[in-house]
Amino acid sequence: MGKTIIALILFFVLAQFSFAQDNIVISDAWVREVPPGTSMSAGYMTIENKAKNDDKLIGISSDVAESAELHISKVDENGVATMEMIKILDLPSGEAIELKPGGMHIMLIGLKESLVGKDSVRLNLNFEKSGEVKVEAPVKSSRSPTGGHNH
Ligand SMILES: [Cu+2]
Repeated sequence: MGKTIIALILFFVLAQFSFAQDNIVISDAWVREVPPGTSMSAGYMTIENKAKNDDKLIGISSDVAESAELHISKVDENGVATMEMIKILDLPSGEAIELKPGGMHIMLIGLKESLVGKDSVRLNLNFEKSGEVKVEAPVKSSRSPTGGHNH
């Protein structure tokens, strides 16, 4: 009887705790499958800041790549696709930012292993206020156009 009550209290305390930690919500994460020997790939996701305070994405890393950067694809006035690195991404309170083909993406640079046949890739996102958020991003092959992604 006493144990049940303690277990219940513990459950609610833990439930509250994990809820409070849920400031950053990641959805629809995926990483593009690339042929073996390809040195780069890209990851996409939606990042939502559910906290009352603004936050910033200040760093990204992954076990499968030497480094990871946030990029944005752009088309210049000559119609040439380029990309720019975003060092710090502002995440205003209550807003969701979508990383998708042809727009913002996480560039995985210097792949250490083939992504073919891998179920998912771990991405570590570092936020100024919310700290590190780990994401298991499924690896998907994409037959769709490259979305202006020219690496
Ligand atoms: Cu890129």
